[in-house]
Amino acid sequence: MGVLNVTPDSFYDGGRYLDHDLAIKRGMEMVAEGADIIDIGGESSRPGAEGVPADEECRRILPVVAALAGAVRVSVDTTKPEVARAAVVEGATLINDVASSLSFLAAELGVGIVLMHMLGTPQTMQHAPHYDDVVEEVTSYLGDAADQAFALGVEEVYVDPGIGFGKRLGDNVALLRALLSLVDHGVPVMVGTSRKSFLATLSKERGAPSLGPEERFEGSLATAVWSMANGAAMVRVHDVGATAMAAALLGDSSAAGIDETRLGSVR
Ligand code: HH2
Repeated sequence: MGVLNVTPDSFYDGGRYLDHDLAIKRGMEMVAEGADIIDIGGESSRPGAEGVPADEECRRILPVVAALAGAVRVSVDTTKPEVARAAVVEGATLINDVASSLSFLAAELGVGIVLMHMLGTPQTMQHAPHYDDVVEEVTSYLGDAADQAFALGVEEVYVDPGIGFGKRLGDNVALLRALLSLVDHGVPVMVGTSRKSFLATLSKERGAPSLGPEERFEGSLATAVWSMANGAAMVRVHDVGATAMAAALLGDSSAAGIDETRLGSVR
C-alpha cells in the first residue's frame, strides 16, 4: 500500500501533493513502482495534528481518488463517515479507518476496511501513553473490532497495531516483535512503520543522532521486511519501489529455494 497524503502538514509528505495533478502523478508513480493499493488521505493523523472539516478533506482528496481509481485499487484514509462515503462513490474500495469506527459504513457500502488500534486521538495519543501489556491489549482490541466488523457483514477486514499511535518506543518494538501472535489470530494484518518517529527514537537511544523523516529510509525498509517476514498481509509505505522489491523476494522465497522452516526459526 503506497501512502499519498493530499495535506499541507503530514509528517513526511505534507505539502508535496496538495496540488491535485502532482498527487495523481505521485499515485501513478507508486503504481509503476509496484503498489497494489494507493491510500489517499486528506487529514494528517500525526501527533498533535489539527482536525480538518469534512468539506475541506473532500476537496483535497476526491479528484485524486476519482483519477487514480481507474488505474489501481484506492483506499481512503479517513475517520469521517461523510468523507469515506464520498470517496467510495468516487471509486475507493477500502476504508482505512485509524479510529476503528466505520465498520457500519463499510458493511453498508460493501467495501473492505482496515481497523487500526489507537490510544486516544491524534491530539492526545502521545501524552504519556501507558499499557500493562501492550501486545495483549492491542490484540484483544483488534480482535473485538474485527469480530464486530464481520458481525455487521463486512467481508474484507485487515487489522493494524497502529505503530506510533499512542505508543512509546518500547510499545512499538514489542508489537513488531510479537507480530506473529497477532497474525496467528487469522485476520490479515497490516503494518505502517514508514518514516515514523520511533525509528528516530530508536537510533537516538543507541547513541546515533536523531534522524529526521528524510533519514528514516533504512529503518522503514527494515521494519517493512520484518513485518512481511512475520506474516503481515500488507505494509503501508512511502517508499514503494524498494518495499515492493523486498516483498517480491520474500514472496518468492520458496521458488528461490529458501527453506521455509528455517525462516520460521529466524522468526
Ligand atoms: N499511519 C499514518 C496514517 N494512517 N493508517 C494505518 N492503517 N496505519 C498506519 O500506521 C497509519 C495510517 C501516519 O502516517 P502518514 O499518513 O504518513 O502521516 P500523516 O498522518 O501525518 O498524514
